[in-house]
Amino acid sequence: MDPLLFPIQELHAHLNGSISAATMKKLMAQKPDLRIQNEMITIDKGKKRNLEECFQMFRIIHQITSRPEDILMVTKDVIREFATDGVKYLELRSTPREEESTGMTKRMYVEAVLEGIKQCKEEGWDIDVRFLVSVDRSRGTAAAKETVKLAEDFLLSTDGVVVGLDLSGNPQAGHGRDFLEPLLEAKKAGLKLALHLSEIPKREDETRLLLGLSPDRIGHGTFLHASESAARDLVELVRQNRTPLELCLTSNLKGETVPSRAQHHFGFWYPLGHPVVLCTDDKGVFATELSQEYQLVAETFRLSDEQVWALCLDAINHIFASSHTKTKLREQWRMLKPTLLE
Ligand code: 6MZ
Repeated sequence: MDPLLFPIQELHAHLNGSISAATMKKLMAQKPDLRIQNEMITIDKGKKRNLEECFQMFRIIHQITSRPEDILMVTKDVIREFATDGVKYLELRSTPREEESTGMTKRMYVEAVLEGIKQCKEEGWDIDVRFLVSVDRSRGTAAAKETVKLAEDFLLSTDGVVVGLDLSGNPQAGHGRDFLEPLLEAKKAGLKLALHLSEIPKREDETRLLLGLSPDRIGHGTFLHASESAARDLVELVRQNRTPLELCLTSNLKGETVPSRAQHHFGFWYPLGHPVVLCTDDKGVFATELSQEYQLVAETFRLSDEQVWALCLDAINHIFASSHTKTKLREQWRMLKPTLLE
């Protein structure tokens, strides 16, 4: 049985990092003046860039997606592509952006994403899509507060489509302490928290502060287990709380935070029985797909089909949608299992 054929869930996908080459072509045809070449926005097979260079790529991509109609198009294309890859439940995340040049406001941005989700549903795509509003740490506290307010509004008005808040952005920029207040506010309002932390080394103090918020999931956590011995409490804390880790193998390799597949921290957490969810991060920038991530992990860590199946099934426990949705998904998976594992 090919793990590719399993139904899967994507829980860590940044919208602008997930744009495929095909969609980029459409967008670039509309904006020829930008003169952007492919290698400026995607990292092909066998190539690598450091994390700093990856963040430069996002800045370029943002120039291409500067209007609400661009956001609508990329949202729809990204959802269809995940659905085609076998994803049945998707949590997209994105940073609401205002663009002076086009008059797009942060609210218009979120509305465009939500419209894309709605249209895909109306078109009958077999995928349940939810949205996490992202706070970009490089944009500072005031912007974070504004974004949290917006997320709270949409949490109340979207009937379960907006489910959480993500803290992401260049980990070199700013400090987690600057976001504690807005993150706490978001949590109190009922937004689930997915926090990028320990994505780069020597961030123990910041990680300790962010873990103090009891996040619902951790993005990457690449260097948690590699902390100095004085900071081993961080691993213990994460283990005690059983906080799920969103792991993105290709992203970490191409972004050069992990030196080889075999050294990926999946190999630390999975044998402990700690909850982990495989994700793509930025399937456009890192030229990958979720089914491919499952295959890579299965190959690298020699997982059996049964183990891959269990990994897919367990991811349902960590989604941010309601327990009703979890029950529905589990039922869907149960129905598929007997035929798929034969
Ligand atoms: C941290 C990341 C990221 O929000 O414009 N982003 N943040 N670490 C990563 N690892 C590689 N990959 C993407 O999508 C692009 C934005 O997502 C965040 C960054 O803030 C980036 O600008 P949106 O849809």
